[in-house]
Amino acid sequence: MRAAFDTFGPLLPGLLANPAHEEEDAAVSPRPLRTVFISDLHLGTPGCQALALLEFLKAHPCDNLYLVGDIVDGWQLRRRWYWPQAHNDVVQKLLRSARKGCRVVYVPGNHDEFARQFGGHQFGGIEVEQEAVHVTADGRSLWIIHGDHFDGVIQCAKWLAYLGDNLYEFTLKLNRHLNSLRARMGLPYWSLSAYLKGKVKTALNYVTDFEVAVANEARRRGHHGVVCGHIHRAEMRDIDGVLYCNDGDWVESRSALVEHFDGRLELVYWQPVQHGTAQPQQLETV
Ligand SMILES: [Mn+2]
Repeated sequence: MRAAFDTFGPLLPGLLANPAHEEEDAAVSPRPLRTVFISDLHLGTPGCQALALLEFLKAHPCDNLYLVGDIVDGWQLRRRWYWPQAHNDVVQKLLRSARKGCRVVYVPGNHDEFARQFGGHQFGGIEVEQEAVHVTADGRSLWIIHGDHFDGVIQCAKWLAYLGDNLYEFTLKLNRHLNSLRARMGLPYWSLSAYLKGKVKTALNYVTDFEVAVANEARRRGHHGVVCGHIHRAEMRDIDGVLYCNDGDWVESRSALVEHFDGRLELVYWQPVQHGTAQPQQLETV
């Protein structure tokens, strides 16, 4: 609790101040969405694209808003305090959405793990959960997690890959002996090392490992799909019958996952335009 206050305490004056953009919001009436999923905002770091995010949030009113972790970067804030007005505006926009009837669910990540201890509680109408389940309008069950817990699994896979690499050196020698033996027996050349090299390369592919590990766990838990963040790589695709969705981030890609009222899911990349009216670029739909 104490650590949480140390992180949140300095934010309180800003959180309690008068919201600056209340009237602006009322003036905008864009097409609403059933659900918006965003993650990896990294508020409290210079990399956070808070102004673009504010534009995006104003242009996408919704019934459900999932904050899929790494919303506030507690790690960076502890090292160096960085909290400009735009970051305050984002927090206030989120609180205001909750106040106006949007269901806001906050699933903390590793950079805001201080919030995990508040699982099951609310603050300012925002529900904090370690993980969540969202049922789409067309009845699909989506498991919502940040995704950092899968680092362990992937670290383990990396160790296996490392061992595999040493093993590969060994198999090069083995391969020579094996093939001289095969030649003496009149058998054609067969590359054991090439075969294993392919395996090791696959093991080193972090992104793919992450995606597959998350999708597998979602399947094991009986969900139709999973929504996560963490690796800052927006993606939506089927992995062996499970819909893997990664809503990306607001440091580089400015991406979000949205659900329309018919349950259709869409990955959007926010492209701020000079003239003040920004349009999301549609990428793909599942
Ligand atoms: Mn993360």
